[in-house]
Amino acid sequence: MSIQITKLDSSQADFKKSLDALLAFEASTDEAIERAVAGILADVKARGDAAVLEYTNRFDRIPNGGAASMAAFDIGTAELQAALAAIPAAQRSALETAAQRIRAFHQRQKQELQGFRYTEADGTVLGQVITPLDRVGIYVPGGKAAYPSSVLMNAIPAHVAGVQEIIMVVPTPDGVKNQMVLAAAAIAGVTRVITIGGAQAVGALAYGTETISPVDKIVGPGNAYVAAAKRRVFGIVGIDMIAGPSEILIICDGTTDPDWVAMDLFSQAEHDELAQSILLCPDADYIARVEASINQLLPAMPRAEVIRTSLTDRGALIKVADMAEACAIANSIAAEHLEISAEDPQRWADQIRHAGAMFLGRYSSESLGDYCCGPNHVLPTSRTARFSSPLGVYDFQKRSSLIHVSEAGAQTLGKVAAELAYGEGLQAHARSAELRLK
Ligand code: HSO
Ligand code: ZN
Repeated sequence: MSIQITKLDSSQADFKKSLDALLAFEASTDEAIERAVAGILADVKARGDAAVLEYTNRFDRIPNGGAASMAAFDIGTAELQAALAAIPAAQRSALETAAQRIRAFHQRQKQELQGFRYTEADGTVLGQVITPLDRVGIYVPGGKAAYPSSVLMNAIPAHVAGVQEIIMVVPTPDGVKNQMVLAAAAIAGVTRVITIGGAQAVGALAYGTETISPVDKIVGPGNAYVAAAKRRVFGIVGIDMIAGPSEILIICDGTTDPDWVAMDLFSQAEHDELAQSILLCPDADYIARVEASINQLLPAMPRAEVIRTSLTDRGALIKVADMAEACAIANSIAAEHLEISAEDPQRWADQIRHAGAMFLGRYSSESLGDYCCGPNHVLPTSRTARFSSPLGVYDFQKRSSLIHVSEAGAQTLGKVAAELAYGEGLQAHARSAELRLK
């Protein structure tokens, strides 16, 4: 059965409307989930470990009647090292290579993020100081989206930033631990792993319990309960973002092997039925060849049904007038991942302003970026690349301003401040500045 994938043409009168309909996505907020999460968070805040223990035993179906205390969920360094030793050598080596490349990329990022300081003529010094966060919580899902690569992508930038304590939480449904996730934690510099998950883990990290000190920021993807919990604790702690389903947008000039393009579309579609894969191309014949490749390659994919649903419900093959128009449309889509599969990719990349990550040239498959090129795979989705950036070292740092006014500086600035303070009716501000005037 051939796939029913949406086909659009930018020359059609209703193209803009069709494109908007295709892109429309709003994470549904479910009242029942919101209520359940509010209850769990309140309970964890009030009862600490006892509540976390109960929810974990129940929701994760911890065997043998459940754990007796929180200590059962704490994974020591020895167990992490054992996981590292237990996974196949090829897997370990791939994780280590990926980690090393991710580290190298993020170290560059850190060099870009130095503070600054400058001295004015009267001796006043002004500046900005950069400090890593003290404690960070990393949420790792335990179910179908348990990705060791995401452990590396979340923990390594925190480690490079200089975060002292990186606490990872990962649920173990039915008590089953994912060895590759634990091995990735060992490689990435995670300081403590606790096998808890769900809203109760988010609550424990945000409020702290008898055995878990509160963190300053919680990052990492999770299901609807985790997303709702992160939204609710925001303000008490920082959060990274609420990531939507994966997206790939491919601009192709029609010179790449169509099988490659089809498989790249599959690579994001296989994540989730709600994932979105779109092709923009000026060549109608080439689009037909990609469609033929899709139909030919799909049946052999183990996740064919997820891919089929994703491509049918949210995918599209779009014929555009030319490459310049493809770039303009790509800017309006602001995709999480943008592949520019063309002869002169840099020429077109120069026209792109909105994309989470750009993959230039036909050899840069998005999947390489997901695992091991080095840049982060935690990226803005659902058009948020218009205003936000990939996860990075800067998400684990903060800035403080530095002000050291000289005696001479206090004379000139004091008069300006006093004037403004009187204007605002704030006497103490004005007097505080004036007391320093000679
Ligand atoms: N493409 C996903 C990340 C990922 N891919 C993890 C494979 N594993 C983020 O959009
Ligand atoms: Zn992926």
